[in-house]
Amino acid sequence: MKSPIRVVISGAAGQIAYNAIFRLLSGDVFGLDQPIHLVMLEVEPALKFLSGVDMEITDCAFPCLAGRTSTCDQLVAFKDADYVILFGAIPRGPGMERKDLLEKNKSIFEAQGKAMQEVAKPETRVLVVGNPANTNALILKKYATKLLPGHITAMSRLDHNRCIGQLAQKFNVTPGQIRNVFILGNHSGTMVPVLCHAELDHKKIIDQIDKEWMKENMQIVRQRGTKVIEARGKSSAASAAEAALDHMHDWYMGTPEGEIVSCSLAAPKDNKYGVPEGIVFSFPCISKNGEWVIQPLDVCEVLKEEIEKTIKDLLDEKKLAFNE
Ligand code: NAX
Repeated sequence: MKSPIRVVISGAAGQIAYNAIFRLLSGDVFGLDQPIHLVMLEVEPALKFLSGVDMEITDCAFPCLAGRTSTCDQLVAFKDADYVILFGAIPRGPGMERKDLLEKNKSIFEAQGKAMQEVAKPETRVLVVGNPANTNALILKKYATKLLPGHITAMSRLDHNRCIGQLAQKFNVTPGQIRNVFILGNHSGTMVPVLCHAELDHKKIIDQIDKEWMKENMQIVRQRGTKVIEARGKSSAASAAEAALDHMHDWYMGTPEGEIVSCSLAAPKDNKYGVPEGIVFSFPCISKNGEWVIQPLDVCEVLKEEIEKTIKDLLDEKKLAFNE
């Protein structure tokens, strides 16, 4: 057995966490030989609900559960953390403007960034899921400067998986036969699903996808969250949990040879996609030895304008978040 790793989940009493925690502890993500100390972070009023989750964890008798902590103290939660998944955020309420949402979440991610700066390790690996995820990650990065810049990521894997799901349906194959789609930009209505490198059974399929379908797919992937809410009365939880765990699995285990996935992280200087340095943007990536590596891939000419729009969207969010 390896030594235990500390995995922190914020918003641990929320609906995505409820769909993530049990698979995480089953050994699916970090492997059956990797003991986990699970740290569940919540706001004080939710600790009662969290105690119910805690009882269920005991009742599962997970073989690799090395210990657990429930807390509303961020300094306790992030101390010596290895992996952190930040689901906890204020959802957009009725009548709330995007600006209000950003302001509310700014205080959460500012406080969490400061707490990480105090007690986390530079190597701590963070995935931000709470929306607006990309800009929340940017805020966190501003305050948690001790963390390695490539270790603060935001989730675009759900959009990536949604895109694969659509292609699998179109070609009437299993999603496992499709790979190398990716998402560029923000996790918002401006995201850009890119199909130019998509493969079915390791062969490119772009020649079999017409422009109309590509446009339709773009709208479906962009609007999927809203459609799920309309149908279910609640936002995507199971698929969001799966995506977050896929992200952590690949970060820890590495991506299979030749496979590209989507990951949002701070844009490096002079990147292939013309993204201003520092903004947290979804890129095509591989994961190797615990690090995400952006892949410089050509993108179909017709998407250039859409990429400009999603860059602008993120720059506008940044202005709002930092009152620039
Ligand atoms: P829930 O409202 O069910 O759960 C959120 C939990 O976070 C609550 O239990 C709340 O008490 C807790 N919380 C609030 N502030 C906190 C803080 N400062 N510290 C710790 N915990 C805190 O929401 P859920 O459906 O689980 O969604 C969580 C977040 O994921 C939302 O912001 C949502 O918008 C976002 N999503 C992001 C997605 C993505 O692809 N990036 C997709 C799915 C999801 O909509």
